[in-house]
Amino acid sequence: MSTIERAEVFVASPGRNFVTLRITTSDGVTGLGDATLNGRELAVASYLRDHLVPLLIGRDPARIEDMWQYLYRGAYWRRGPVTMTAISAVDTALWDIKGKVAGLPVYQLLGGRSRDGVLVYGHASGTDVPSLLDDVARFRDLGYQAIRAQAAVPEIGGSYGVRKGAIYEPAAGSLPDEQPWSTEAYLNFAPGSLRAVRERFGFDFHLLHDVHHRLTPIEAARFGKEVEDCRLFWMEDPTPAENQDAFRLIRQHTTTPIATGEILNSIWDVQQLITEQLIDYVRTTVVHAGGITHLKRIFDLAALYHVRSGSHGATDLSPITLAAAVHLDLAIPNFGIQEYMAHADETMEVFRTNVHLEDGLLDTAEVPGLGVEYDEKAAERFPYDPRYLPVARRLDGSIHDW
Ligand code: GCO
Ligand code: MG
Repeated sequence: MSTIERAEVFVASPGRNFVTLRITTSDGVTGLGDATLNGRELAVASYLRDHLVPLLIGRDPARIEDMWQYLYRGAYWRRGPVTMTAISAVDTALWDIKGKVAGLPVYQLLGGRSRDGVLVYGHASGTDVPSLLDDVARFRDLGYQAIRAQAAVPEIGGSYGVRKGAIYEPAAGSLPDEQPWSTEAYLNFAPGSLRAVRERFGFDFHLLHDVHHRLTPIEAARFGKEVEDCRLFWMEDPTPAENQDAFRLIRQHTTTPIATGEILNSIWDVQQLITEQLIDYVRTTVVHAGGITHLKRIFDLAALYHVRSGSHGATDLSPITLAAAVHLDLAIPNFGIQEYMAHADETMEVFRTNVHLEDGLLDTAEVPGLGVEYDEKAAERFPYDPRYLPVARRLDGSIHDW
């Protein structure tokens, strides 16, 4: 029997910080897992190095489900982003190994293709409405069929999702950047910015918007109602997601579809949202929701309730997560959309992948496993660089949800 011989944890900052797990079997097969938790990277690295790696050595890499149960139930302490990200890295690496041993892409092990490609949405943003419109035009020219639109709110001089450089990267400060927030200013401005996109470009593409947990349920209900004529693909994270019951109120007032779940980590965190049909898209991801094994379980539950997938895919999720997402998205029946932000060139120097984008669809080459390689030597050139996500403060100085 092949056994797990080695498990190494790499922490590097090619373009931004990533934590990567590499498992090697006694037959010399390697598997990769993403273990990145933006702004809290070393907590997961320690969870892996200090607590999980010693448990892996000598075990059978083929027993993926058993390993998941062993690490989840065996911790006694359940759920939470640190634990679930660490379990995810192990699970993802074992699927990669299983694919390589079988000589098949992972999506084949998940039941094979359900679709020809994975619909993605790109991130258009602007410092005002005219620059947002220019950016939407750019994404349309690039062939994207779905575009998320975010613009800075003039009165507060900024907002969530507005790009500064070539790539939107919020974890920028060596201390958390403090950004101003006014719900009133946002609610006065945002619906008009989305309407301007529809007025200029029409309706032959999907339009998305991320509220980023900033509203109360009744404010979100008003927002959703007000943008109904924009026919959004979704409004994302209208309200902080840990209160599942809060979504009922939004739901009662608007037909604007709702997406949430990027910060949630387990099937229990989304159970009520799904079974009570309080959302339309579940945004849990491979890296933060327990790996391919657990995310598939969430999506299977969602399929029973007309909830479709819409996995988180910002640049703080490594190319390993993106590849794993593409394999899962290709296979599941209730795929909705996949978030996609191209990674920085430095990131792609370290992670070599087989994922490609064409006509707004992602696909992977027919290679065994997940099709990602980690260049350890290249990674050495990019040492860990601690960064924090921003925080938001209301105009009276009190903390708001960022
Ligand atoms: C998104 C997200 C991200 C997160 C980031 C946090 O919809 O892409 O909201 O931009 O804020 O991934 O690390
Ligand atoms: Mg989001």
